[in-house]
Amino acid sequence: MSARPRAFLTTPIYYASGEPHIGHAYTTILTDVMARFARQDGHDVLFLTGTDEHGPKIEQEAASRGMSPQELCDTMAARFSAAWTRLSIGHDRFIRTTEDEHKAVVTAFLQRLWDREQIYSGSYSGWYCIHEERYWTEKDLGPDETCPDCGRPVTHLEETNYFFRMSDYQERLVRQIEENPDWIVPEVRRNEILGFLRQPLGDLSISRPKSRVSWGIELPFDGEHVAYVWVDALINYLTASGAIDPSQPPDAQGFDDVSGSWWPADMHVMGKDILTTHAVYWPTLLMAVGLPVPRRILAHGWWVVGETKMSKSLGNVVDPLQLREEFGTDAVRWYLTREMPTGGDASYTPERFLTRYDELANVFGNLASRATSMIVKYREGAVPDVEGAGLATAIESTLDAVRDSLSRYRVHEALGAAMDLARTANGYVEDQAPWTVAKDPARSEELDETLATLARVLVVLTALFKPVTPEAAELLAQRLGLEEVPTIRGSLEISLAGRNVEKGQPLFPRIDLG
Ligand code: ME8
Repeated sequence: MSARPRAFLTTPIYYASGEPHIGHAYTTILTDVMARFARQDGHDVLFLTGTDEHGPKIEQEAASRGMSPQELCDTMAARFSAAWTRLSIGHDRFIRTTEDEHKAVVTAFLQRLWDREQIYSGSYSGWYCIHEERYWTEKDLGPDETCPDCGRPVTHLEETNYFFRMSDYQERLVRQIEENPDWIVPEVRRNEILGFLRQPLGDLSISRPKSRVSWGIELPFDGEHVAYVWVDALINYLTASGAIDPSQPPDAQGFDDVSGSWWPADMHVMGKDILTTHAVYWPTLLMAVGLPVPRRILAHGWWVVGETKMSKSLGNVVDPLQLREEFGTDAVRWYLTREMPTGGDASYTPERFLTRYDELANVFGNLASRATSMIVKYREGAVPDVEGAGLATAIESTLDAVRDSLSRYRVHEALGAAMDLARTANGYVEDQAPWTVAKDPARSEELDETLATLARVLVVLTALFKPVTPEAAELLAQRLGLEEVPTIRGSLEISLAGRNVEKGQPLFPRIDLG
């Protein structure tokens, strides 16, 4: 018996210090679309998201709200989880780094590094940005000792830290990137990391003295220190994979054999702001404990407003839930994933949102509504029992285009190809002019063929749109008399002949802009 292909996809785990915004929504929807495409293509999928709950940033935010860190994390984890439900995110696991299971895996991981002599104690002197949770050297800093990424003041630190011998893995990492051209996508990001690795790679501080930061996971070999939040956070992917069983003795915890688990991840998805942690810290840490590295790392661009990155501190954040209130979940999902070229940046504007909404309503929505109405009007809802091969070539080339775009991680193009099929089908309706044909009883077979073709194309469109607009796809499948949206391959085999089709309210209602 052959096992179904598997896909383990991850989003970053978002800091539990702020509200979910459109940037978080983008990454999560993008990954959800890819996860749903994989399911539509017959894969078993593990789709992981969650919240990052340790470190000084959380500690400070909780203090400023007069809450304990755990209370803040409980509140925010619930907020992220509710946002994802409302945006139709179909994750299989929502991980929180304060979970006992995760803490135990981090502890086992750090102990393994320690046992393999990958860690030493040293003194750290330099600058730290709490907001970005990262170190900077003097030469990196912006004017007046500020963080070059977010512009906030940095803190000077001089303390004893434990260091991971990351520098020992520089050559191996460069080889990994050079031998696997698709390991980091898109290429511009791969080149950025290769450029970064042209400088000597330093060792990585992986701990904080408890005297300064107490909200973290204690080091198993020194109870006076907690793990650096990034090390703690990256390990979430491993925890959720089920590869490590910390309750076992060290040699039986799974570090030497990950078979039977979801590790390695098939794809980590994140914004370009946190590519270095995923493409440098994480793989070298994995190499050091003897685990395989993830199969792919996809770094997307930023949603910007004008020239500036959208961020809470800049006060220019668009609230995805607000947009959803107005236009519906599918519209937000469609706009975000269709508008941004996967990997590049995109600028949020209300005008572009409306243009994309219009496409959904007037191309896909319009096709669905006119095709079902005509089947109801001319054939009392019964799909004619004829081949309906009118758009066979267009369907075939669309499926090729979708497959090709997805294999190159160009999700926006795959979605564009699906929409083009709906556009082509609308053109076909115009060309066939069924309203004229219907007047002539002698042309009844021709009308049958046109209506059956439209029914067939709608079935394929339910399969292609399900990853991005699941609500509309399910509604349409129902109207076509299907029990569920078929897989992409399945959609080619389904015959609607004789089934009863219903027309209904538009899939995407007209928006009153007044
Ligand atoms: O960095 N445009 O969490 P975070 C596009 N906890 N994407 C954006 C965005 C924007 N303007 N703003 C945020 C952390 N994002 C760590 C991650 S993972 C082991 C730990 C998205 O809450 C994008 O995916 O700051 C970015 O990488 C992520 O949110 C940062 O989320």
